[in-house]
Amino acid sequence: MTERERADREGVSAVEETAEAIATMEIRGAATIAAAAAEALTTQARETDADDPEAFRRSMRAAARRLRETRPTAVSLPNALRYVLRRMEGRNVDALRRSVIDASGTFVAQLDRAREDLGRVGANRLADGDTVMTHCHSTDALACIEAAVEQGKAIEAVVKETRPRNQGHITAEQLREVDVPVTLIVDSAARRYLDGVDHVVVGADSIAADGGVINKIGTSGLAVNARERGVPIMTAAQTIKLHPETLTGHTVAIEMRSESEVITESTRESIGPINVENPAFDVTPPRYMDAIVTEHGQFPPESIVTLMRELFGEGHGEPWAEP
Ligand code: RI2
Repeated sequence: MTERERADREGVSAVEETAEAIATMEIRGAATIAAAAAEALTTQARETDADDPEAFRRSMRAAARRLRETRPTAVSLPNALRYVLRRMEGRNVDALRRSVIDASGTFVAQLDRAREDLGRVGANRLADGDTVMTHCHSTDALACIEAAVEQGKAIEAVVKETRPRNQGHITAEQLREVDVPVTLIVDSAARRYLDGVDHVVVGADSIAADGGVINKIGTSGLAVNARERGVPIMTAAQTIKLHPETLTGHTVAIEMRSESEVITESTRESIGPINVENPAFDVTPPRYMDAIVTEHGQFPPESIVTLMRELFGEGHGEPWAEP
């Protein structure tokens, strides 16, 4: 068995369940994926039977590699893994284990705080009596609406169902929990309803250095329509959604998911030979987005690069790779 194979075997057992749940989208949403990945590293740190520091490190790197490969677009996932692995330090296994558990705990607590902080910023963009339109389900976007409600503003929502997985249903349910009146529409009805909407609020899976917003498929069309109708649109995205590799010219991979999410096998057979494609995300160019709302305040998309440099510098790296 090679070093790499041994490391992979040691590493995957404790995290396999989380990795599977992320890949099948039982666990989904950029921030939720990041928290689950950090927590899986904690589980791995607690459960690994590695008995020397190098074996422990190998096992953590293997766990991170397994988690990393589950979904390619949401940068919060590698950002979470980097955050924890970079803080893994100690001369013995106990100290290493403690450092991983501490870093993971800090990371998850920061996620919650960032969501609350950005929620208050986003809420300031909404006025009493506003109707908002949502796309997909984003905890960061919901935080803005929930904070506006907490501020005493009356908010109504037009919720796009968001084919093919209908995450709009989760948004509708969570908005009802805070008593926001909801109108659910099919995606293709969005433009028709924009004239009655005051603000579009979406989340993000990744934000590129040029201010491009990578979010659930359909966001870019919605943004173009919103601009044409004169409706402001904001992206609510805490800074773990900033994609550090785009600072050095890399592009963001767009996940292609199974065609079974789009069409059943029997319907497909009855149609005849066709191609089916299912991209999960698209890119909204910065000129169609009014603001990116983060826990550090709101930014015009074109200037997000300054925050990205401040937080990540030029460095990203792959601490899960075997040295
Ligand atoms: P939060 C989701 O992706 C949506 O695209 C959503 O806008 C984004 O994650 C951000 O979610 P998917 O996992 O982090 O449903 O704001 O494919 O919860």
